[in-house]
Amino acid sequence: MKRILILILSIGLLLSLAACGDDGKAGGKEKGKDEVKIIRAGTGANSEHSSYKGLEKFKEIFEEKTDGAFEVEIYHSGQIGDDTTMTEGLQLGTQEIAVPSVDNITPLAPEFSVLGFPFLFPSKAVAYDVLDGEVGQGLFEKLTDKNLVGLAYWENGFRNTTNDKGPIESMADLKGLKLRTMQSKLHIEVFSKLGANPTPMSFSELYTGLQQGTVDGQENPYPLIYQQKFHEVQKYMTNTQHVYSPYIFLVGKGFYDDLSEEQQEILKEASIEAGKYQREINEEQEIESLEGLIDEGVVFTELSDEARQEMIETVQPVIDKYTEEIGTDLVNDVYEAVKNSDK
Ligand code: TK8
Repeated sequence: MKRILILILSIGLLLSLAACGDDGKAGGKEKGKDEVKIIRAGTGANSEHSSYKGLEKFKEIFEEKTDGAFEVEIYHSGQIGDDTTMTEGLQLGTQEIAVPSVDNITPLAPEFSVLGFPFLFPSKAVAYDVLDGEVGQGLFEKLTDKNLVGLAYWENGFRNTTNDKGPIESMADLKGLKLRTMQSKLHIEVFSKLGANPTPMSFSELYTGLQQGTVDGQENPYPLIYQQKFHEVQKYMTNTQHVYSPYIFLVGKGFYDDLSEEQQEILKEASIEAGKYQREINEEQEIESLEGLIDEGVVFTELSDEARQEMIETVQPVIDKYTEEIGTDLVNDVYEAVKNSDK
């Protein structure tokens, strides 16, 4: 078993060295090329997105603070896999870092579903408070036996719904809509409850799925809708803001355990610092993207308070069911932290 693991790891290392040869970025460093450890970091979003910019910031900080011992290679648009595949890569040791949406790791670590409960966070400020506080950080422990280490929460953002059938003004308009969801059992049940016909699909396949009508609609934060040009194939958009999606800065445990304590600290700090930057960029991108989408002709509907209230009440039984499944104590802690946040 150990031998196989070593074999897999060495293949991974060889592959990353080979990949590095492409752009030769490891050259020019004071240390010899073979002494520089290559780390591969990926996001499913494209290179315009805040998650990619955040990884660039992370690279800058981490490489500098570790004095040239590492080179971070950044991949976007699911080049080295979608959220699910990248997370598997971290577990196997063929990839070191990924920033998947928390909801997409819930098949592996179901406790994280609580962060994707609909209408949980009333604002970003409260989300930051809870995620960066005791409860959010405590959830990272659930990853250890999955061979993963969670270091920080970044931001994907509040999600909004697009489709090409008609404006969504209330739940009635979701009826029968073929809606793509993330790989989250909870989200599938939430959208079924709301009357839609949900289908999980990889983010990388989504544009084509929308274009070919495999699905009628999808939900994502404004920057991803705009940057992925979903509005080319989706006429209508509603600010449903039904859930806040955090990204998680995730690393493989094997990689993490091989670092010195000092390097582990630098890694954690760099992930947090880059995350602050990423959240700021994301905030700007949300404003620009909404403007861009409207300018480019999306039919934009604002969800009324009554319509949102109807959705909140409708999904409550699903929340209750998952509370039982995940564990009442954990879920209560999260709700308490939301309530007690002074943000
Ligand atoms: C890729 C995914 C994406 C997520 C999704 O970055 O799958 O819809 O919102 O951001 O993590």
